[in-house]
Amino acid sequence: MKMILRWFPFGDDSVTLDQIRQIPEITGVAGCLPKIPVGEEWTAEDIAALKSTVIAAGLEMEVIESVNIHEDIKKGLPTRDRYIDNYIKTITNLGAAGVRVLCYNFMPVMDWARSDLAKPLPDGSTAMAYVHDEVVKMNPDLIAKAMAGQSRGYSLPGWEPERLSLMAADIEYYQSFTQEMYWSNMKYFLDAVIPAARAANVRMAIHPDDPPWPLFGLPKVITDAERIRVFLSLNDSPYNGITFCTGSLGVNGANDLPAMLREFGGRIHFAHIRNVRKLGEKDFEESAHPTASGSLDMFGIVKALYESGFDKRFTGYIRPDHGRMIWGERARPGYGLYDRALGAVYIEGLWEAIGKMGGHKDD
Ligand SMILES: [Mn+2]
Repeated sequence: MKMILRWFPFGDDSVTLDQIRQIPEITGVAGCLPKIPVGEEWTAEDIAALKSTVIAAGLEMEVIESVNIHEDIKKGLPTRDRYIDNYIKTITNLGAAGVRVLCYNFMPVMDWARSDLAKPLPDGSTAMAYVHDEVVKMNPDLIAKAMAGQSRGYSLPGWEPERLSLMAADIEYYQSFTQEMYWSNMKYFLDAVIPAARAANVRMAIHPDDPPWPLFGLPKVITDAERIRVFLSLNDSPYNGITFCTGSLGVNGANDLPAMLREFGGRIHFAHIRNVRKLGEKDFEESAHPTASGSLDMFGIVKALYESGFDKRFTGYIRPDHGRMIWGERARPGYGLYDRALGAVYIEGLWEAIGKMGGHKDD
């Protein structure tokens, strides 16, 4: 298992690589290049500049999160081929630079959504929260403005300005879409890029929708076991896999996360481990990582991940996911240092205990 942390380069993160290096047993970061416009190639030079910064701090960069998918690919427009060609070049360049996992998502128009990026909790910390009625009352433009207003000046991944201006028109566009059309566009993308991913030895790992239910009449993709089955069957290669995000999938009470981990084990290339406190059927706040802090059984989840052979078949990249803001930290929402560091060490503790209690049945 390798514990890593998400990190944003070039001054767009309050957390430094030197700080990340001091979190016990951290080996690397999930890197990104958010300044490259969606749809353009990440050149070898761009990637080398990022990697050399990470390596100089004594960390690895074997995971990238994310290379965003151009909307024309999701819409299936004739212009998609140019963007798919660029995506293939990016995968090839990343593989040559030693990147082994590429986390991405295929959510239409919007990435993740929250109604509050800094909800005060009783202990004086703040956390990101989602109240469904509040979100559906707003139009996406208002959500974007509300989120930008709470982002403390940091860019919000998935809410890039060039995306926002087209949002209303894009949402309108998808109203006539069937889910089958969306799967078909996804298959077209996968069939084009997965052979390149295999050749470059880069495992593709799609991130679940966050939240995992329909918003504004948009198609949904990765929300539950049934849809993950469909997704994996679109292209059967082991290089077509998933990022298992417990927080995203876990707010859907019908999702049995340990059962899903056991079923999809061989196709899970990256794990985002975080807890959530469910406040209603579609309402939640992002709690601290321990089981007692939220609604998910983190021991059961990590145990199922461990027993699925997560780090036996392949490296087993894990990162803690969003954290609260604690100890007065002012950072990018969800991506402060302190609470994520606590999360990393908590997960490492579970991992060690599960291993020493018996671990793999074939050990
Ligand atoms: Mn996640």
